Amino acid sequence: MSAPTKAPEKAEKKATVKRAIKPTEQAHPAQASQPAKRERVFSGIQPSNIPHIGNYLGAIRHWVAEQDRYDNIYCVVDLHALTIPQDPAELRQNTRNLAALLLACGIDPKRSALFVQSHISAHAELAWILNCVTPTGWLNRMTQFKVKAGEDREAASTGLYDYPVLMAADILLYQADGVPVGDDQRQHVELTRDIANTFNHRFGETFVEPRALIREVGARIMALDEPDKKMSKSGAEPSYLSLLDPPEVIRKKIARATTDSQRTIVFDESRPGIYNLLTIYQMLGDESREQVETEFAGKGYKEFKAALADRVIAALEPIQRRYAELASDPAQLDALLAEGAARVRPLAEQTLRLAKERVGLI
Ligand code: AQP
Repeated sequence: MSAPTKAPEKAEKKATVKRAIKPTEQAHPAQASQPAKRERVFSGIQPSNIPHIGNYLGAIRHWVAEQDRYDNIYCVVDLHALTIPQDPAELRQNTRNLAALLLACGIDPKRSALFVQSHISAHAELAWILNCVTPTGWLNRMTQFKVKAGEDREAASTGLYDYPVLMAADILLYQADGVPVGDDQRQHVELTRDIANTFNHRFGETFVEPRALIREVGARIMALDEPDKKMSKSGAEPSYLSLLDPPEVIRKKIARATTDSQRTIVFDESRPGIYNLLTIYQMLGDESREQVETEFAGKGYKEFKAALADRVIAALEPIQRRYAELASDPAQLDALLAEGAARVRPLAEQTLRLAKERVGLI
């Protein structure tokens, strides 16, 4: 969405708003001994299924790589997952599995607070207050709702419609400066800025206006079978590469991935299938486009797809190994998630208190 209320330049200026709550006032133990200047990042991921290579390349990998740069807060957003029907037992399992997988990918609980959204009730409470300052016209423009609700919009849950306001609450509660996400979340982060800006204007400076941190490469990995659509956890099985897919499944999915009838293996955006596969290959190898194109000059799709499968399997093998260890100890996982929530709860509660006070709740 282009910002509903103001020009982007103006939005950028407002991003310099000082923290309503200074970082040093609510530093969690991991920050306490560090200089107070670090920017804070918040991001979440839904336990709607096992994450895919798009979630990894567009978001998780950057969260892991930048842990020393930021004050990091990462959240398994289970309340968001409820916006579409979930089997309760599966949701419970997916929530723990996702936490284990984030740790297996390299989220380090010493450097990042990792917790489950529903363990901090301030998320839902602040969402209600923000609902009351968010015009429905803004939500009507959200493309993700249109895509996820599909044809029968009347049947979609109110939660799915209101998802972006809950996401705004997630981010604003922690006074986050940045929100590292994939490209599909850009519109929601812009909406978050607009909500923060509106609230701050109406009630006085309360929230930091966050900016989206989106990479140029890999921010929108496309479905393997329909490369004009985003790869999605809730898509059909052959459309995504799950981080837990075994090697033979990875080989099969990549071998069947849609390409085209041309022969060259080059980064050509007008050929979405091969462009997408090359992007995955390039990102997992940290090479330049030129290097990748040279490697496959004169070679065919079969050879390229075999090399891509080898690279994906090699990248996922250590993650899958660590995941198996972590997932086998749910009690330890639960303890770790409880600790993550305990670390950030004071900050969430402080922000919620301030927002309640500002709007006149006694
Ligand atoms: N295809 C993608 N390419 C790059 N980044 C992506 N992300 C999602 N899909 C891609 C980023 O992954 C993070 C976590 O996503 P999410 O769990 O919050 O849900 P989502 O954005 O709705 O992703 P999915 O995979 O499509 O999940 P479902 O199907 O459950 O809705 C976010 O930073 C997102 O941008």
